[in-house]
Amino acid sequence: MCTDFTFSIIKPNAVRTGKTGPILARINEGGFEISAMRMTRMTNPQAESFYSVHRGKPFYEGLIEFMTSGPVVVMILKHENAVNEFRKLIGKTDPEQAESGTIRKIFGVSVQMNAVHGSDSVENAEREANFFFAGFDRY
Ligand code: 3AN
Repeated sequence: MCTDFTFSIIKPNAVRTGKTGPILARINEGGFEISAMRMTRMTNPQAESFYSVHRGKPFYEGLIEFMTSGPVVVMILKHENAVNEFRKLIGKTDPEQAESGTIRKIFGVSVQMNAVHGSDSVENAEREANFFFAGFDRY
């Protein structure tokens, strides 16, 4: 199984505004290989489970509402040191603080609508990839 992978979501506002193609182009240009990808709409229970670590935080309810508001694109990305390299490519959580040229700087509109998700650790990449792609080690 390839361990150098991460998991990403193109969030509803970015999909809704036609940014899926431009974001995928940047991911490819960043040297990532897309090894699994599909469009889906998260249900409430799915979003609550996916973001369970944030339960109780002030932004939690809004986050669930937002992430279930429309289709998202979920994917597994391969690259050497994928988790860290992808976090560099997307930039800081707050698009205003993200470095220029990063995906969140270019496509993000707020902390909540920051265009993309990227796993923050190898353990979470595995958990999150399995969440959407059961048996993902086949990819
Ligand atoms: P990251 O996605 O950079 O790992 P996390 O894990 O802290 O950031 O937060 C998960 C998601 O929750 C973020 N992508 C963002 O959409 C939302 N979020 C985090 N902090 C806030 C906040 N202060 N206000 C609104 N939404 C937030």
